[in-house]
Amino acid sequence: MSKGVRAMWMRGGTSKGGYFLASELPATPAARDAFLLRAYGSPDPRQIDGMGGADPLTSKVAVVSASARDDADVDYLFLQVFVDQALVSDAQNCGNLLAGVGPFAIERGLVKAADTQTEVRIFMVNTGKIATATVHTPGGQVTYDGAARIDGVPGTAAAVPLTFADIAGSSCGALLPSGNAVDVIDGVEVTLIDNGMPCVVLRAADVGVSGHEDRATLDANDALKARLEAIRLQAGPRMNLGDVASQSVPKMMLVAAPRHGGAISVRSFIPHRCHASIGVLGAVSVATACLLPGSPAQALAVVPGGTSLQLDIEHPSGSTGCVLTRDAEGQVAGAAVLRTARKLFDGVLFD
Ligand code: NQM
Repeated sequence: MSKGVRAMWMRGGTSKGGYFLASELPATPAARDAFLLRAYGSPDPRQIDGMGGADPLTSKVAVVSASARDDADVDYLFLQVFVDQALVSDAQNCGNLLAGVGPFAIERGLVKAADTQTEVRIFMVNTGKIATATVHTPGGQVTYDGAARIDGVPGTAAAVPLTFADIAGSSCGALLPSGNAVDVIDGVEVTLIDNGMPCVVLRAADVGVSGHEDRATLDANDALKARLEAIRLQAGPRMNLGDVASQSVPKMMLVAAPRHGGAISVRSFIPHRCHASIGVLGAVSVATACLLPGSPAQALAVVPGGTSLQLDIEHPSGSTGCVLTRDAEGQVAGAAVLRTARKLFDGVLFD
């Protein structure tokens, strides 16, 4: 056992994990990852010997440091600690944990809080893109209490609006890495898209489900999961991600017509288990797919007009509202999503 590492545990959006200052973690990636595997209790489906919550959504890490960039206040590296594999991956970003980065940076003194609210510009190391979080700081102190509600989290909390500019192709090099709005893999029409998160968007009906099932039903469907994984492994190279067998991207987004007044309904596999709701950047990528003429998502979606569009993405726990802005050519140029965060614990984590 080490002397321990200072950590803050937070709920960020609909995920949960440890927030660390980069300077306080072991210096090399190998030593850092070994520490995290021990501290989170991986590999073990129950993560009984560690802090991970036996779910990919609660086995997450935010590594934060002051930024040397002119256009950012802090750098945020997201790490996924796999639950049942001895693997820590930086191959994806996480827009949910992102919601806690601004409050954490202020609490640790990396960013000075203004009165009322503080904008924190966050360089997302995994994708090389910038997000801006607005944090409630009445009297120069972070406040987590508030009236904002997000589906997938009980109760209310202070709003943490997140805005993203220019996130297309953040991991794949292009919004549509294959150059097409529609490709066919294993006989299924798919959209290979990355507007902040690499996603394969396909009609749920094309893989034999309605797309309105609950998480447990889909997680129990082994034939569906095998079919999705076969498509995913072929999508990886086409999305410039290479062999994705041991990566958590691309995400598999099964879309269906909306049923609750939203733009579209989604069940996402991230990638081997069904998400309890939907990832932030995953939602932004699906919302963007809804605007692509001829794509599987567009055929099912109910999309408003205009240059600033609110698309509510329905998921197993409710819906996630995405606001997309379009430029003069009609291309998606920016996105915003409302999140909340909560500080749960601040202390020392031992491995
Ligand atoms: O897409 C889960 C989550 C995520 C990622 C996942 C996320 C995002 O809900 O931005 O937030 O897709 O692995 O935290």
